[in-house]
Amino acid sequence: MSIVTVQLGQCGNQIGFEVFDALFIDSHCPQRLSSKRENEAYQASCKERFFSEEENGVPIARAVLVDMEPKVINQTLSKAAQSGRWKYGQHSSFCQKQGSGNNWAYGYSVHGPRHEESIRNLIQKEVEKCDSLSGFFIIMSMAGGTGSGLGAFVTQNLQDQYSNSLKMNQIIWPYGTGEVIVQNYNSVLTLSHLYRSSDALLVHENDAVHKICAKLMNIKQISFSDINQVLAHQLGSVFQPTYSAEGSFHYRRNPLGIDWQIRPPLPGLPSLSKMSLNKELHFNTSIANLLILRGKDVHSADLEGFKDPALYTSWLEPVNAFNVWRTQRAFSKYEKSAALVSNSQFLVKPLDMIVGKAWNMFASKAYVHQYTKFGIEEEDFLDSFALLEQVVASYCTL
Ligand SMILES: Nc1nc2c(ncn2[C@@H]2O[C@H](COP(=O)(O)OP(=O)(O)OP(=O)(O)O)[C@@H](O)[C@H]2O)c(=O)[nH]1
Ligand SMILES: [Mg+2]
Repeated sequence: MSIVTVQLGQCGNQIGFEVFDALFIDSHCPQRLSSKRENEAYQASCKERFFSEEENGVPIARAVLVDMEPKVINQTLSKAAQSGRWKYGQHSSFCQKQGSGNNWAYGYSVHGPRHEESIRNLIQKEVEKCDSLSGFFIIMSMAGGTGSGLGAFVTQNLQDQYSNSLKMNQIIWPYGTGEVIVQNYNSVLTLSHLYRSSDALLVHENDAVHKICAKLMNIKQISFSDINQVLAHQLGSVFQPTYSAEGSFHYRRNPLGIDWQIRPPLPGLPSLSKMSLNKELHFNTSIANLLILRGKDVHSADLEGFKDPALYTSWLEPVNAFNVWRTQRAFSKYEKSAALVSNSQFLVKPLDMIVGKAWNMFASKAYVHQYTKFGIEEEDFLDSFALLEQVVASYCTL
């Protein structure tokens, strides 16, 4: 089973590179705990999933690169080529010399329809190279213009065209202090559109990863490259195959194997504004958690703390709400590692904050004309606010 990755905008392309590099390096990292045969099987599984046929002995990433400015794409292509480990395909990228100036509407309503066919053809070529397609992995920021606007458009297109394939979006939550003045508008529009067309949103917050680099890794001058490497290792350890008792490496059909569906709020629920003020979240209730343990001691780890029914909603039986995947095959250079993928109330506060800030700007009509000018109407904003308020309300009442 193979995955086609679509990397969009500066953020999506820079992270995409690090993810492929982390996957490649990991799969070529021989492990003491695994036999030669196991190492080879692991490498072959990773390759089938993320890389296509070799060109002069160099594997080609199953990826499509999209941006509207050539700089980042060119850097990304050449970094991969210079690594000598793997590279992107010769005709895998699409770019124009016209950015979107951080304007989501421009990415979604102008670049999207204008370049729909070219991007669709590139993706289709990658799909045709797969013997069996497991799904799409779409990487982008949620606050920029090109990656987020165009990314939302492309995800919608994939939903129309490949409705049976899994579409998982990796989205980067902007720094709270923010570099982009309209980042809250862009974020609200991205999330509400992806909510309708994507099967799973995998979220990383830049602030949280920044903290990992500063406090745990002691990096003094933190760059995007540092942040992206942390992200890539987290994603890599989740995406690599697991070793089954029958002695072969395999992937779960749904790579994240957990229930992503959020039920709508109960009828008669109080409106968000009243609720978010009244209800302090004291406890992080989860819908489901997936723990991935790799390397040494995976079978002796004490997991009782994750199994407490009080952690979960009543929708799923505790045995279904908590999943654990274990493999003795360590990830990359780490002796052991643990990754937690959690669908929980964790993002309620940051989401409520972004929606609130965007709403305040919208109420004073700030910058709205920049969006209406390109076809995103006030109604579209209102629909997006309403949808996300419903999501916040649903999570608040887990
Ligand atoms: N983690 C991480 N975040 C990034 C990176 N590059 C940009 N960002 C974040 O992404 C957001 C800006 O989006 P970009 O990806 O730069 O925008 P774009 O998609 O190129 O679109 P334009 O606005 O049209 O340039 C901000 O929240 C940045 O903090 C990166 O390499 N890694
Ligand atoms: Mg850009």
